Amino acid sequence: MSIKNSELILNPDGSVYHLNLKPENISDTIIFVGDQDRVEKITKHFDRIEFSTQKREFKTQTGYYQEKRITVISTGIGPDNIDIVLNELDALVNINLQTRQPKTDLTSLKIVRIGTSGSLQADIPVDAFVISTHGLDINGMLHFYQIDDICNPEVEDAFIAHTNWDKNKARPIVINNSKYLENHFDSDQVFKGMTGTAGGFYGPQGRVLRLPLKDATLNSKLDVFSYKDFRITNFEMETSVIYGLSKLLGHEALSLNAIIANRPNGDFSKDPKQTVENLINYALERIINI
Ligand code: R1P
Repeated sequence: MSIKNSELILNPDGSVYHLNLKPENISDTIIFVGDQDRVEKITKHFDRIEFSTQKREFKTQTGYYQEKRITVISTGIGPDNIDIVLNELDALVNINLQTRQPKTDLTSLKIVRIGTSGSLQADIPVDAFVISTHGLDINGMLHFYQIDDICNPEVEDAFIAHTNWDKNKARPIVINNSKYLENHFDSDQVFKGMTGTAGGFYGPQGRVLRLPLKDATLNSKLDVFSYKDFRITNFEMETSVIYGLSKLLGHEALSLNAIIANRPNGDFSKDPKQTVENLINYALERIINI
């Protein structure tokens, strides 16, 4: 059965609807960033760029870094955008866009996110790097998919009990990273831990400007959550859904976080651009070997 035009939308030139990409435009090694201006901060290090496009917040460049063909894509902000980016990237490699049928011989992408994030732990300072061993999903988008096989109910139940999680909010989900990629990007220069992924920047991450929160104590409960080897190191808005959709679709994913804020200490990096640049260099040195 072929996938209908309304479900897999292609542009008149045959490219996928939001990303404006055709299969030949991407590598199987892909870097995600949030900010579209961060794409060129990575590709300025490339020896050459063979392809560039942009539609809305989704800017893509593909080129070569030391003989390695790499695609860099900006996802914009949040889990909803990751739903679009991962489904459309997967369609590019795992669906025949002419026949509109899933392929039988599937391609596994290697996806590395280079993002910014806030630390939830006093001992993880601004300008540090964090590798997300797990994504802690507190936004709910993944519940629209069949996720039973990718969850960690034991840790989730411990988190739900610890936080007295509101039943009206989506059940939190804990999802593992790609150990294969973690081994390639690990070093004694990085912290590691579980990354909380929120569906918003203010209330969902405990920030109060004018609106009171349903649970004003949630962040302080996240800071001290501890179960076996699990603690929550940092907060951002994409990692758990990148991990979840990648696992469901058969891709490898890893999230690298440049810590630009420390929430418990109230610190913000004096030079966040340099911290991101340092993480880009750290990632590029290692991505050539995956
Ligand atoms: C919020 O300011 C954005 O910054 C962080 C969050 O995850 C969210 O996307 O990451 P990026 O700098 O990669 O966008």
